[in-house]
Amino acid sequence: MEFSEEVQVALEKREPVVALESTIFTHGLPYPKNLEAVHFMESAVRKEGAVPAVIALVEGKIKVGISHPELEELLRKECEKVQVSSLALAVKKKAYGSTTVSATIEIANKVGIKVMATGGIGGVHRGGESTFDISQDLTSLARTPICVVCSGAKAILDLPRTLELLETLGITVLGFRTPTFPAFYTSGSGLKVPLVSTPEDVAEIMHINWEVLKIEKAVLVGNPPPEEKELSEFYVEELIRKALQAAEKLKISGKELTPFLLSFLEKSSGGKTVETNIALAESNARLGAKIARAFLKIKTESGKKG
Ligand code: PSU
Ligand code: MN
Repeated sequence: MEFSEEVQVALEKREPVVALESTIFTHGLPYPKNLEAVHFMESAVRKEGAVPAVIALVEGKIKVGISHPELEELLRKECEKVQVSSLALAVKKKAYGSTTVSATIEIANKVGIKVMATGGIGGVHRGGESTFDISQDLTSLARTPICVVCSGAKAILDLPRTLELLETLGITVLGFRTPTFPAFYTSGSGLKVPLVSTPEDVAEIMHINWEVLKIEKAVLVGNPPPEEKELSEFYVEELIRKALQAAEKLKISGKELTPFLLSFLEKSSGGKTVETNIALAESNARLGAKIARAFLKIKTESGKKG
């Protein structure tokens, strides 16, 4: 593992750090829009007084806070999408790779980073009840005490089943200023979740979960996409239907499925889904930084008391 100087110093000084997963950039967004997304997310974290740490693999080395030249290389050339199950393999064969939510949170947690931001987590794919295609993001969330800020699970998924499984796995799911689980491109899925109003509330729940109750599981915060970038549900559903049909026809499955569907949506919407994806990712990075700061404050105060 290798830390950027900035991340290393921040961790040593106990300053707030927000991890950013890299698969959203390499496999979720087209070049050069993905470069823009990196810039927006990192700037949003910095503006809120925290340090961003994009996690990715360079020649098999896990970089916590990858440098821009290295990241640009990853974005330009094809690299591997590395989930937690393929992490050891990727290290062994000295691969270049981006880490998904699952690999990113397990790495971040090991190095003491308590917040990660992304666009939308993976979950139960539509038809998952027969294909069993369920993202490793869920199982990693179930064993990793970290806060993940997202706009729900990606809309291409089966959201009711994803939420059911999150519940089964004992993951705390919260709606940030919303009573329903966000549906990625749209704000409301109609699926009820407990509402929280401030980053401080989230931080307190993290603290109680991990430090008081010793529950080693993620706290998942659903933050709706910015209103002005929201897409209409009807519009998105129609595009998703076509994307799923195309994937079935081309027999695309496994870890290629999510990138295929996202890229299909980008093309069929004339880039609109990408605009929304970048805007919500930026907003999640901003909220992630606020939560990281609030959590450190609670830790410092409870440390003084103890
Ligand atoms: N969020 C986005 N775009 C993405 C992803 C998340 O806005 O591309 C990535 C994340 O890395 C997530 C992965 O972990 O998609 C899920 O892939 P799968 O369904 O194959 O587990
Ligand atoms: Mn899958």
